Amino acid sequence: MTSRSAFRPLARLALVAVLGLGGTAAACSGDQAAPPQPPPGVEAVVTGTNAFEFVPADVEVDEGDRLGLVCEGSLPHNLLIETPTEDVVVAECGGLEAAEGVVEVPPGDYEFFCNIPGHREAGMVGTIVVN
Ligand SMILES: [Cu+2]
Repeated sequence: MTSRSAFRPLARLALVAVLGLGGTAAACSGDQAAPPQPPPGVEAVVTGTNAFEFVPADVEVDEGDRLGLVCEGSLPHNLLIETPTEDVVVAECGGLEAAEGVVEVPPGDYEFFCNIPGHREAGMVGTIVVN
């Protein structure tokens, strides 16, 4: 039974890491972390929320436009466009981060979603019109 004793130091390390992060965040910004800002110069921005929603859920862009993705809460999200042949990754961001990507699908109407397990099922879907 060496597995039990082997896990204890790891658990302690994880606890220290969590406490350390909390302390850093509190020291940097007071009560709450500053919300992430969308990348500059993007043609459209979609925000992924901690409530498993995309805001807005309906987006219209031109092919080749840059689309920003903001993860406004602590959860990471990504944005994929579902085409008949494949799911095209546009952007992915960690919690309290923002990212951007180029919309590289042919003009048409598509569904987009977050492919992190459970997120699409929880409601992280939207529609995107590419002109
Ligand atoms: Cu997500």
